[in-house]
Amino acid sequence: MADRRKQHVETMLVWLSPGYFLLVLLLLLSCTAATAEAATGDGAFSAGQSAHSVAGAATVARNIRYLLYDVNPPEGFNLRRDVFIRMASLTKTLLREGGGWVLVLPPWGRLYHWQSPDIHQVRILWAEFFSVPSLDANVPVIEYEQFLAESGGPFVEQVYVLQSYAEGWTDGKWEEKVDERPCIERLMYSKDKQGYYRGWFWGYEETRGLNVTCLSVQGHASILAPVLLKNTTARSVMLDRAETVLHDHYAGKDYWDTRRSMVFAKHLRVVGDEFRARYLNSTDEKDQTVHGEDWTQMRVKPGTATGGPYLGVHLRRKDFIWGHREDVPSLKGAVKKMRSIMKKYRLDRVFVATDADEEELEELKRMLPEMVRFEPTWEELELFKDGGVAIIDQWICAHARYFIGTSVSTFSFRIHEEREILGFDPKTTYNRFCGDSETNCEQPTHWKIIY
Ligand SMILES: Nc1nc2c(ncn2[C@@H]2O[C@H](COP(=O)(O)OP(=O)(O)OP(=O)(O)O)[C@@H](O)[C@H]2O)c(=O)[nH]1
Ligand SMILES: *[C@@H]1O[C@H](CO)[C@@H](O)[C@H](O)[C@H]1NC(C)=O
Ligand SMILES: *[C@@H]1O[C@H](CO)[C@@H](O)[C@H](O)[C@H]1NC(C)=O
Ligand SMILES: *[C@@H]1O[C@H](CO)[C@@H](O)[C@H](O)[C@H]1NC(C)=O
Repeated sequence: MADRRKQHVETMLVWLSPGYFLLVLLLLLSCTAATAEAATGDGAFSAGQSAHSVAGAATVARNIRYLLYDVNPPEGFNLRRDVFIRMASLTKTLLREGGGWVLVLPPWGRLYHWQSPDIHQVRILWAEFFSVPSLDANVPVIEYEQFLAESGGPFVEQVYVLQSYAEGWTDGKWEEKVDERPCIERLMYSKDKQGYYRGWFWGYEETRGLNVTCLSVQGHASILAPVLLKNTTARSVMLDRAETVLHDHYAGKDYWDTRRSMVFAKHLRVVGDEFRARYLNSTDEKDQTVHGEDWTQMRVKPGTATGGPYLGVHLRRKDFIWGHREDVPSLKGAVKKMRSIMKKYRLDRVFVATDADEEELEELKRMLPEMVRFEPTWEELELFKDGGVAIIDQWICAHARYFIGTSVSTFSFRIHEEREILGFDPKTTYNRFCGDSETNCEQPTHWKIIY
């Protein structure tokens, strides 16, 4: 058994880069040394581990390189969705310019806003929230678990921590650039006894980095392509703090292709649809929102969708009101606005998605008793998690006859996009609440889909 393993490892070596060579050599030594242990199945590099290496050999032969990434911990779910679009765009550039790249989907977890107690919210795979085959139809993606299985184990060969330039913009002039630089902030990775870098790695404690360096970068995502193609031969490259780079082309065709591919997971859509039918008298047939599963075939003329007979509302509270922002309304102001829209569009139902605390919710219910909300049972919450519940809220808002959201909330922005994809008249979508004493209440920008 040990011999067979050795043979596999040796075949692999032919394809490996120098850094990885060392690692595999170590692996080989451990394997040989741990043969007896492996037989019992609990050695450090046990049988399971080497099965991964074997699967990896085929991958290595196909010359696949893996792009991984992570985002600044405090960022929320909806900004992370936006960062995915930037990384997908970079992956497309890499594919155009240099061989087989796969984007590894960063597991979800430990998000600041996901505060439901007693449920396990870490190492969540993308399939829990999105249709992975739909994502894959836009750019090759795999889940992290798949990466572990096919890349040879929990190792990331090169981690680049993205940061801005210590000196800021020089001469006040914007210029796109990227340079290897000393780390500005305290590095969130530390070396272990074996010389591997340990870090958060999406909650996968066993994952190790072989090399961590900082890159100062200023510019759009694809500015990193030459670095990944020419400055490193690592097979797995992780970009940490990926939000540092900008969109290649915000709201361009590539942006929309990726955005359209981010189809919510079917089980969440189904729950949202059942809720619409039961409480809001809303079905796709009646609302003109019947669509197939394949997003690449979907192209709807704006204004075609009518939506269900209800007003959809996203009322962002919590940190949005703690700062006493002048563009966020009081509850009273919000209710007044909702009533006026309901009257104007002759809607007698209102669906409210909100992160308001219990106290505010009580107040809201007092002022707006007819309000409908999606309130998961504990079992549903455990099943869908905070991220899934947020998606169900967004899905229901996306199907309303008229929608109004909260100023500069990425949660609201994602609903705008969803409605744009479904083919709503922009007048029914790009609306936001105004602050009670806001004088110049600019409404959200309409971003048209480029097909
Ligand atoms: N279920 C639900 N959750 C919400 C709602 N509004 C906010 N949240 C929660 O609060 C989080 C914060 O909003 P996000 O938009 O994801 O975070 P962000 O990227 O910082 O975006 P904004 O702060 O809204 O600009 C969401 O991810 C949800 O977990 C809501 O209407 N319904
Ligand atoms: C990449 O390599 C080129 C050529 O050797 C070098 O000029 C450049 O500084 C390198 N860039 C980074 C980010 O390391
Ligand atoms: C780590 O990566 C950087 C950037 O690619 C490189 O300059 C450096 O030599 C690497 N260090 C080791 C020990 O491989
Ligand atoms: C549901 O909507 C239909 C029109 O689409 C209407 O005829 C029917 O009365 C509505 N039902 C309820 C319970 O409001």
